[in-house]
Amino acid sequence: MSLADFLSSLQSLQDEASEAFAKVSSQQSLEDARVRFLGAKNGALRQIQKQLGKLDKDEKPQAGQKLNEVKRSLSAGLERATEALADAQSATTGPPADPTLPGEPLRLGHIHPITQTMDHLKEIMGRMGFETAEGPEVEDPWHNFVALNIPEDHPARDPLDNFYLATADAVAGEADSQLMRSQTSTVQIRVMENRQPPIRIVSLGRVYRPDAPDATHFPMFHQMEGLMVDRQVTMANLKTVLRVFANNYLGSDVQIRFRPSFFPFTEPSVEVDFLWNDQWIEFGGAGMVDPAVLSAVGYDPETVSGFAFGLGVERLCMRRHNITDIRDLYSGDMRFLSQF
Ligand code: FA5
Repeated sequence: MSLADFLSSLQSLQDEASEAFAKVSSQQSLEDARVRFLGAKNGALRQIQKQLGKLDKDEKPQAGQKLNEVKRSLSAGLERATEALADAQSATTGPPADPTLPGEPLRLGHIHPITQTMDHLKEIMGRMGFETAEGPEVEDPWHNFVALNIPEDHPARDPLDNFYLATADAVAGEADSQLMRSQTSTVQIRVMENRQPPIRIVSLGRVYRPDAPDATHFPMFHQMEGLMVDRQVTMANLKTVLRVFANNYLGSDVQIRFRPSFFPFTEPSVEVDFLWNDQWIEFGGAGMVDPAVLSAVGYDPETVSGFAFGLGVERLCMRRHNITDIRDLYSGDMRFLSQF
């Protein structure tokens, strides 16, 4: 190889390399260019350097000088390409993350206040020996009315007062129609149909009524049903259980009263009220299970007696947490819900 060839191959290497470094657009292309031109073993510069020994002795100083010059130029080109790539990357991804900065707080969801209330109520009643029972939300008229002593012509069965389902050929209100249950008292029947006394259960869940929403009413709400059937269960047992429950859930200073009332499935019946901001607010109904109901499920009313109650879960939750409008519970407004 002549000196002229040696110098010209160095020159074309330098041109080629500076073009390649200018085109670098990724870590991979940067690394490829480095290996191709400056690789210690097989890089292009290294290949030319190997030819140095073949030149005449007096040609070597000039050749060596050019070799060093090109080497420096290539190294500088690589450095510039590395910096340019880092600049381009930080322009798109922003400055590198600072691991010493405090983390972003995670926003965790949590349990809806009504579900929290129901868990709490189950826990209080559980301590008094009441186990939890479940029933379906879609019911038949037998469980929602007939077995509860609510006869065919009773206004409570009116299609305008219930959510009947539009099923194929059933007429709303007739025996084969279905409805969204309007009370959890349905579960009393389902439990008694399947078990023998002694019974001590609570059942909590959704009920549905076409009530116009206002501060204390909503078309879908929750009730806690209670049922105790055994030998010699009396009204005194009912009043004690409800008082102990109210004292546990609402505080020992809560005032409650029992007001004579009427339900087809209890006799005698009472309405249960508590005092809230100097006003008596109704939070449920209760009474001694009517003998006709005990007979409907095959019990002997001469040997067993029972009490039942049905309380509005929303009203209990509202009283405890000082919520003044039931609609807040179902608005989905996170500013409200996140307080619980
Ligand atoms: C009943 O539903 C009876 N099943 C209760 C019962 C059970 C009596 C066992 C005797 C024996 P009532 O319709 O009064 O009763 O409803 C009970 C409670 O549900 C009310 O006191 C109230 O707290 C609540 N409630 C009724 N309608 C609504 C509504 N639209 N929105 C929110 N809560 C309601």
